[in-house]
Amino acid sequence: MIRFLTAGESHGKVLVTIVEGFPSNMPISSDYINSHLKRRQSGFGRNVRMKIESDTVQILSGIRFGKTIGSPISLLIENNDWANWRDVMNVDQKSADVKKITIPRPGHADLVGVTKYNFDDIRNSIERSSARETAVRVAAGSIARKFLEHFGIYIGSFVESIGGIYSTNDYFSQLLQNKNLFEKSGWSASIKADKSSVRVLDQKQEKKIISKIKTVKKSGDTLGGTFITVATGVPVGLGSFMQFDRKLDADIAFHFMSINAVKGVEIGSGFYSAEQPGSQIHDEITIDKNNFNRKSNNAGGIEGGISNGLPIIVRAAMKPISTLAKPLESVDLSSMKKVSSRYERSDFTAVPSCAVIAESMLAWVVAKHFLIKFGGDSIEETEDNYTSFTKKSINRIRKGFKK
Ligand code: EPS
Repeated sequence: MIRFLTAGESHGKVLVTIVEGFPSNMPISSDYINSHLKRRQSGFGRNVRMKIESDTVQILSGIRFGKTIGSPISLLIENNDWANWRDVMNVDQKSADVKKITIPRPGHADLVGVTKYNFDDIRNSIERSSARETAVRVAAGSIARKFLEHFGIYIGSFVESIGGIYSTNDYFSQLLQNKNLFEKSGWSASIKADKSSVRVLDQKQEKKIISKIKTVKKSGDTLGGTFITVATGVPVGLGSFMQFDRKLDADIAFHFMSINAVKGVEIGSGFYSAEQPGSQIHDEITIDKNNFNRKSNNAGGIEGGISNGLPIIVRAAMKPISTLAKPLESVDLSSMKKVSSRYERSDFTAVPSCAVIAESMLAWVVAKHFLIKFGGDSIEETEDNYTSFTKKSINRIRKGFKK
């Protein structure tokens, strides 16, 4: 079983994670992790913070000569901005000139955080609830992604809409029709999307989105959006219907909902399927040379909480960033009077980054269920178990039931 924890405040000295449970002898490099950290930082609509930071991982343990050794992998990312926040984020003592934050931003964790933890300064809520934490989650997810690539499993994403602007080309529906949209590799979706500053696949849509982001920037507003994450090459049999908390789709939904500002997740045709008769939704089963396939992929690659070998398709919605330059109504906790909300530097939209974070979360969940099924203390042992299942066990059902 793999697991990871993260620590670190948005403007603290560092972000750290400890990743545990991956088999030994698996190649991994800082460069590989950094390439994904860089992807998370990009996207039109981010604020100056992304210019201050150049997220780079330091591998502190668990890797020797470029390979895992089975011990806990600890990863560290420095916050460059910490240099400007030393007094505000001082671990030991408070300087007289550090002011308390007393006005909660609607939609953010500010008010619930102070209420729950009995803080008398909203800064304590802001720091850990910030999406800055996702940098180190991408680092942890990159280990999972590298592991999956060893088994031909590739993960990618693209932005479907920002501020309600969609492409005239419905890529999502094409994926659900089981069309070979990304040449059978989820990663090729990202290769295409990464060429766009808002990670969309359609240039006309990109222009409209950029112009809308510019408009909301001027008016002090923010935008949310939807994005699609895909995993290809996932073998049949990850997850289980034997217990509710072993279902692959349930675990994916949990991990996606844990990403800051994500408010909705659907697997395959999700909400749309609720409006259609069963005959239009269920993916008919076909057979070709004793290999099963489906005519469509409305199930998003998961049936009964178990992967069915088709691409896993997850669509998610991110709400607009809750820090607005144009203030909403709030209450000042020092006077308990109605006031305009305060502004704290923030992004205008972060949907492109959110999709990259989602890739890491999907990689994590797929790797977790892969290792639950195939186990192994070394990558060689995992390979043996995987090959035995995909080459031998699966063939039993391909021969059909005994007469
Ligand atoms: C983020 C860093 C943050 C924000 C963003 C995510 O930097 P700062 O707060 O210093 O501007 O840009 O966080 C939020 C949008 C949020 O609401 O917390 C990052 O590294 O991704």
